[in-house]
Amino acid sequence: MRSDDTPLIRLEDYRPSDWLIDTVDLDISLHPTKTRIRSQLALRPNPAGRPGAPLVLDGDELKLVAIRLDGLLIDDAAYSVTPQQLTLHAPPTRRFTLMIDTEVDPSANTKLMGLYLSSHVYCTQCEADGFRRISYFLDRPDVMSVYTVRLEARKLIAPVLLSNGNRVAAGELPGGERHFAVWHDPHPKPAYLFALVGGALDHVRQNYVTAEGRSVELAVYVEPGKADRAGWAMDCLVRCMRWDERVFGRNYDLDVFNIVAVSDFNMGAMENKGLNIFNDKYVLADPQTATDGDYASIEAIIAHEYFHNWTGNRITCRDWFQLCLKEGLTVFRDQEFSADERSRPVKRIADVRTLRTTQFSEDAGPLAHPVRPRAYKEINNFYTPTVYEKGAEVIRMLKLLVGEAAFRAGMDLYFERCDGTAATIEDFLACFAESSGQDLTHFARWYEQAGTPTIVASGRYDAAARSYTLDLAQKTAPTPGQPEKQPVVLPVALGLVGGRGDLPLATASEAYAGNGVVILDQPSLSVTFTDVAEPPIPSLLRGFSAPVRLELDLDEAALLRLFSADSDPFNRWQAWQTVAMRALVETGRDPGRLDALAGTGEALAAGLREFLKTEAPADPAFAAQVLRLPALGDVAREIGRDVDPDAIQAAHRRLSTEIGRQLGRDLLELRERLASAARYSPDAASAGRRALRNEVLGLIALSAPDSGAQLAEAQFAAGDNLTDRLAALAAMTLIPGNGREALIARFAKTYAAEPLVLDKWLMAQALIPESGTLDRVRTLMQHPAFSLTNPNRVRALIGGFAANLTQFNRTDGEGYAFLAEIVIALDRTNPQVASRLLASFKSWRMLEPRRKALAEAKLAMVARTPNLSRDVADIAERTLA
Ligand code: B3K
Ligand code: ZN
Repeated sequence: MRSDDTPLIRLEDYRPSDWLIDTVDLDISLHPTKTRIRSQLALRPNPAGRPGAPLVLDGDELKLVAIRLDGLLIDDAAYSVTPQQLTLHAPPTRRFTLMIDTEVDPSANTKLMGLYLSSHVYCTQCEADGFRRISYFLDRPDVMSVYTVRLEARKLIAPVLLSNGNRVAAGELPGGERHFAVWHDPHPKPAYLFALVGGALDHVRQNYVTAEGRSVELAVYVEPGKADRAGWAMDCLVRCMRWDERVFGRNYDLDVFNIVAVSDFNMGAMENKGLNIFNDKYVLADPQTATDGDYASIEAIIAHEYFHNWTGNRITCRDWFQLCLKEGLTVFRDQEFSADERSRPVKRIADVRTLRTTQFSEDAGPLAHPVRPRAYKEINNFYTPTVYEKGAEVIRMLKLLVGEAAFRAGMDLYFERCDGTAATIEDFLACFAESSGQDLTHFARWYEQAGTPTIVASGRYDAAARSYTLDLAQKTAPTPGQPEKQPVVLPVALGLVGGRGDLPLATASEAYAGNGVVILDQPSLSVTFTDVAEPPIPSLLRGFSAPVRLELDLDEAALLRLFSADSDPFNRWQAWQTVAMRALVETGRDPGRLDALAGTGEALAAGLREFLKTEAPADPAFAAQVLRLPALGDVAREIGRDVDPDAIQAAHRRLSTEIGRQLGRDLLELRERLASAARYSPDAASAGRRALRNEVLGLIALSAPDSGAQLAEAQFAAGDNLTDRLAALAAMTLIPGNGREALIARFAKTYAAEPLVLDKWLMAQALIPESGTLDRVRTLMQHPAFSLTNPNRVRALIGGFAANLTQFNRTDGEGYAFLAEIVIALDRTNPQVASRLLASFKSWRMLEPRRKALAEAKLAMVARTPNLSRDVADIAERTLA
């Protein structure tokens, strides 16, 4: 389909459904190629809809087998049907039942939307619009129904049969070869939350009693033989259930909660009511096959999906424009959970890194859109960092603005008032306006306006008046479709740092909200602080209190002072990053200055020496974040135009090398101090030590390749866990030569039976910033570990390559040609994965002219390809616009 022919769906055109479906009874007989679905819908006219309207049900590649109305056959002329739609021209204007039989072929479903087979396991994915690939339905989130599902299958193939809700019946069919299970979910839900699973699976089980006293059977289902890797996920589940009771007063509401891990999945996981389905990458963990990063992601995603039970399922979205209502809020909730379970500052730093790398880059390019988009052609292309991560930042700002108590009261009100409904952002914000007494109309602009605001700040100390005046201004660059920007509400958490720490803040300014927060809600304003005893250094946006860029002219000495003296750990880290970022931006713009980086390296190393001796061993996770320089892509975005990726890469490498060289022995000593003889444990403190140790290894690999290679080889050989072994591999990829190739081969042999570990191996190679990488990636596509039909494999190898700043953006355009070729091939089988890959082109406009022209040509080539999916056509069109 050409995207130009696809209708644009607009928020302003929303109208309630003409029909409602109170109950859905599904009878599904699972078969690999001919699964029969009998659906019985209890329909009634929606009082809020148009009386006498036709009934138009959604379908997608469906085959209608039979249809009956109130049990009777209906006349051919009374309805029309295509694979995309089933229309009853003049349905009864009262309650009636419709019985619809369809047949689908799960084994041919390569889109992984609807009902499909993943390694012999039947499973479903219905968000956003996959249910219509199973049966004709009013497939929209504001049509909520009570489901009863009978599943039937061969016992041998699918001994486990699961659906949403509680199991109410099960048994064998005559003959004993087939069996069935009946599931009933008492909570009305939209079709996108429907799920079923059928297959041979192992599981772990645990009983849980909620704070309200409900006994719940928890289970995590995995591929046979992998149950010993499901323990961590179960542990995370229990902890996040308790946390939600304690922090948000939310209890679970069914007798069972099931999680199923499958190996073919388009995204991370899915919050289907009572039956979360996961990409196995985010469930399976043991020390040999999962890294510390995996343990942390599993914790976050298990929590995220579980938290959706209230923010998403009990209260869902009225329409897909409100996606951030559930996603931004649920990301905020999972971030808070992880912060409470681990180190809050380190979690914040990690989240801001992600925000900048993924969301700021989206906001700075052609795919920029508001947290609540106004129009879309393909909703699956709007599950973006803007909706998720920026959406979470908006909630975080809301909490800062209204305060802790009003935030909790607003959430309580939201749960009480909107429970069982399909709600909007307006419904949500009204709860906080009420709980806080604040007018949130202006704040709501965050949902409408795209682009990352910049705060321009400067300060003046008046010694005679003992006052300090801070001038703050905001601006937001135009984004597609939004040439004019209005000021947004920006909570600026701040401190004034004096010789002995934070100075007291006193001001008569109305913009000062107390608690160290200035509200910048106009184009510009000034705040004067009085009784300031000495010239302070301003520490702005503490804890990253708003998702913005900050321009503040502090010299290197002031920044290094903040690094050592700021009471806000986030801003200590930020000060450090700012020094590094400036040097990288200057050199990235002007490669002639490469040698000048030696000076910056020296200054940074001097600042680090003491820190690494005294503080780093006490808070290694924080120290690891300090040692990690800004990502290449972040430097590119800061440069913003005429970007030369090779110059940025050279600057980055040079700066790391200089820091490593200057610190020399200190690094080796630190590594020794951090070594641990204890058995692997995934807890945050142990993970922090490994993170710092491995960050140090990377610096040694660059600055002293011979000893780096020796250390890496020894670490691989001795490693009792994947974290250290993978870090050894990553360090070796920085050192070209036979040693590297030998370790790559050894890694593959060690983990030959572990597809998820080999994904990391594929990715580590795809990220090598050398001209041979594209050939290497092409060769790896032939490796038995790779498959174009499995999304995890594709994301690891091809997605890894697309994230390789210098090699994707090769000067000969071959990186673009390669990606375009894969996108077109993959679009025929899995449009969602293909369109995600194509979005890697999103920063093409900031490149220098030669690369820009090459990228544009390849994008145009993709856009011209006949029979593109709506997913890919939409991304191509918007990226080029
Ligand atoms: N809600 C799902 C994402 C569905 C994506 C559809 N293309 C997972 C999550 O955000 O929890
Ligand atoms: Zn979510």
